Amino acid sequence: MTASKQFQVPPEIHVESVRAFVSEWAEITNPEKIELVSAADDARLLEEAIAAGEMLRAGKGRYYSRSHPKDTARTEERTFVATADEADRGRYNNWRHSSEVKPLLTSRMRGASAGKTMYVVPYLMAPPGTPLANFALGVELTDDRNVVLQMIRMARVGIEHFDGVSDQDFFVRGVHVTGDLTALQQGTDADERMFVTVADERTILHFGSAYGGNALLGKIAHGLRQASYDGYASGKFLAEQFLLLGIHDREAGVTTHVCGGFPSASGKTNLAMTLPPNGLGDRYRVDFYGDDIAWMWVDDEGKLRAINPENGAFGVAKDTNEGSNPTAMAAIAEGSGTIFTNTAYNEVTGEVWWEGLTPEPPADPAGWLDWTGAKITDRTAEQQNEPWAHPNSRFTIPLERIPNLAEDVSKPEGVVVDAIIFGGRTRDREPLIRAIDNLVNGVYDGLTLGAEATFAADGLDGQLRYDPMSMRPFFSYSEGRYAEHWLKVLGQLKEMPMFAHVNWFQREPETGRYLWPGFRENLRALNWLTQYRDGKVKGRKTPIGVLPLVEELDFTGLEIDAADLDKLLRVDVERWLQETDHRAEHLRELPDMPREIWDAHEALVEALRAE
Ligand code: GTP
Ligand code: SPV
Ligand code: MN
Repeated sequence: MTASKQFQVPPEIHVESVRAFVSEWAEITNPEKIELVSAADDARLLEEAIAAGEMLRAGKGRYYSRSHPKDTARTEERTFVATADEADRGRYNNWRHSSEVKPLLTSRMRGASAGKTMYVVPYLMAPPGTPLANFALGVELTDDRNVVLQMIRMARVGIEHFDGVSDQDFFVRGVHVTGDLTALQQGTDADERMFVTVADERTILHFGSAYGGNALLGKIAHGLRQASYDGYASGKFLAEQFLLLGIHDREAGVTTHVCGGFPSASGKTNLAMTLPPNGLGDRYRVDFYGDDIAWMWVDDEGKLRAINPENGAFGVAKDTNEGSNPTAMAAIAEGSGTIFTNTAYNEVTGEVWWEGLTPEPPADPAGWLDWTGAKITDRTAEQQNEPWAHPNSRFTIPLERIPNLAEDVSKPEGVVVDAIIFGGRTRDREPLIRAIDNLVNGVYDGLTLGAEATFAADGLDGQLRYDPMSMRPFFSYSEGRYAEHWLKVLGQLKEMPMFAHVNWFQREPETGRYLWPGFRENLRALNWLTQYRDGKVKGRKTPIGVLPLVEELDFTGLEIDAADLDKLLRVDVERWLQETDHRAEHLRELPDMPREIWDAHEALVEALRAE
């Protein structure tokens, strides 16, 4: 190998440790050339991607790409966290010893970028200048141009981000190699894909996919898995799959900041983009800070602060429309630079479509291709009912396109968190909202969060499973020590945020109809929480927390069926007792669970029995 000639590390890479990292991996993956990229390269890379047929135009200033049909979501069974210490093994993190998996990745990646470009993507997963900025620095090496284009939208990309930090060696080293997607035997026993975060070495090695959560290493692998580990190892912060929003009350002149965990595809993006409901728009405004990840720490005054480390949004397309999410519709409009992935696409007009954009698919199927690229007009009778778009089709947009983006979204000191909410997709039992006013009960509630499985991860739709703190796919160390870390960090607070559990997804058992209209109406429940926190309403104390009285909820501009409302605010003690049995089983499976969490659980069981 003529290493020195072939692997010319671009001279613009002025950071010595980055040069060493690039050349080490170029020797292994054997690309044809190496290219440093920054956000300023976006337009050129788009043109190149279009010329190469990797990307199609979707109207003016919008783009479309189709994934390999076997590469449409994260794959949790093929995702691992590796360290040198078995004590990091958790129930969900698929722990492996780093000495076992690193050689496996190196051998899969060896020579696997032959003929391709290795893009060097330096990035910062934080607003510049935050106290956590040093944990936010990373470099992703990738051999996929589409991944670069998405990273430019999702993170702050450019080598200049290295200049602002104190320790230029302390960056996350990410290597993404796509591999031959037609030959990886996805889903079989011989599946070659592997997505590994070597957390104690701050190294991410992902092989065998070009899908968002698998390939945009800044987002899930660094922003959640690595950062969660770093937060614990340093004792300094929490990194969670949380949205972050502000509710501005014009009458009172205050903004309440809410963050919260909802499992994948359970409504974080939608809530962060909410417009106030009918009748409340003059008084309230929702400010978008983040829709997927929050990093939180305790400031010098003992307040909990949060930032969104991301610079863009990777949203679920399904059911996004002018009624459900007008904010997203404006964000993805013509000229926005949006990249659509795996929606349906019209090869003549450049339009995109997905289930739920309109009640019916476009009436004239001419020119329309489904997400696999097959012509709709070629469909057989039995194919007629298959979706046009993949259920996990997505749009990628920079934050600056989001109309309700908070003005202070990038301020380095973040915002003070007033409330932490948890919410899953739960058909029954879980009321619309219940306030929880102490730390241990709040953490216990987060740890027992449950949801129905989603399309974002390969798996069964509709099946109920626990998803502690909405971090199940992203844990990097033992769940019990994670709980301890939460109690320790928040235990330092002089001002505790209010906790709450919400559920927008209760259904009528017979018909499956949602009992709660959801979407923008959700603000009514959050406003009640603010009022409860401020002592303006008292609610009703129950074993599972404080529930609103009907008359405490503001229904200005909304007609809601009294019987539905009754169901939405009911505590079904029998069902809850059943649930506590499942919870006990669930908690027993999580290693090292602190005694306080068990105490909270037992107190709940007692209180329910006493009803
Ligand atoms: P990830 O990006 O996978 O982490 O998902 P997310 O939590 O951001 O979920 P998102 O907001 O994209 O919503 C997922 C799906 O839930 C979309 O199809 C939404 O239309 C739907 N959804 C969101 N909010 C509501 C709601 O209040 N009620 C109902 N019925 N559906 C909702
Ligand atoms: C999620 O699945 O929770 C996401 C998108 O936010 S991705 O991880 O890319 O699938
Ligand atoms: Mn997510």
